[in-house]
Amino acid sequence: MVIRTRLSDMDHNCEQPLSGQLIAISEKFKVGKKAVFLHGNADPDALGSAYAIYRCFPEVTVVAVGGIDRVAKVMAMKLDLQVEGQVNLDDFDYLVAVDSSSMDQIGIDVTGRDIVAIDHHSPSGDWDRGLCCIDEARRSCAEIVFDLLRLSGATIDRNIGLALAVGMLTDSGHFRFANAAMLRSFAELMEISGLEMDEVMDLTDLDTDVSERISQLKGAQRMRFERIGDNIVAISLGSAHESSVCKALLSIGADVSFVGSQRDERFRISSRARQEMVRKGLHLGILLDEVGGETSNSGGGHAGAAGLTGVGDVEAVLNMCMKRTMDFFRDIQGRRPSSGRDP
Ligand SMILES: [Mn+2]
Repeated sequence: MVIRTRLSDMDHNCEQPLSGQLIAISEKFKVGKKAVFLHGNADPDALGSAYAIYRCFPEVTVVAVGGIDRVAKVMAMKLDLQVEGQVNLDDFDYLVAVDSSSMDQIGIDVTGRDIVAIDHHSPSGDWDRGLCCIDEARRSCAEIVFDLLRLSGATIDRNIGLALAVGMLTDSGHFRFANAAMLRSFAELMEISGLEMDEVMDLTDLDTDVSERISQLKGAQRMRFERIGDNIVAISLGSAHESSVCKALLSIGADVSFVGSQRDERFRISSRARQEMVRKGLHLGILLDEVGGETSNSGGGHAGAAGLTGVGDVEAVLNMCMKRTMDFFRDIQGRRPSSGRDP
């Protein structure tokens, strides 16, 4: 196979074989001053990809015109990476966009400039005239950058491994939406960089700030639960972050959770259910709408996440929610084949 590395006269490079594109990008990155752009409110996949490029190639500046998100900020601090908010484009020989499908996403107009793009979203056409590697089959940009580093023979140390691994983990919803190719890349990355799984997890678990964590702990402290068969419903009181407390209660074992807060006459309730409960027929939006109807308040939402606000005693309303959920548990118990009845 002939790999074309002279790119200035190539249109629609994206249609070239992807490994050829990566070899060409690897060659190009070895020289010249470059600015690597992240999308607005950049996530760990964008930041991790840019960090790996910054560490493995010379003269790289990382730029996020539209800022970076909470986890990415923690990553940048841990990795000691300086991220610029603005740069003068004329200071660079060429530009790079990672994890971004358009100029709109990186927040600058690069029309007529030499730009290299590495991405895994569906292409917008903005990068068509430059050198690019766009692979929609990948779950994360970090996987493509990992391939790029291997092709270029770069040494992948622990920090580079961490940056790319966090990108893969978060973009796949902690592997919920991973595919076999990503898991293979992730395993190889761990092996090559000497990374441990808990290091990656620790970095992404920082997603909640201290006030939210205190709300979750207080919610757990004040929690009451009931069990019917194998199913558990939990209720609790709080004053902030109700939906986050609901999620925390699910993560410590509840199947369905309701968390309420009282402010003078008014109350607010959030609820969450495990997906398994939804599959069995629970609809929290309908449940809270019915409770709302009974108490002259208004509730509603999705099957697995819903809310209710209004006037009244929050504890009384929480008890109603609990009772209705227990009725639902009894109902699905009755439907079990083991009970001798038809499902
Ligand atoms: Mn991504």
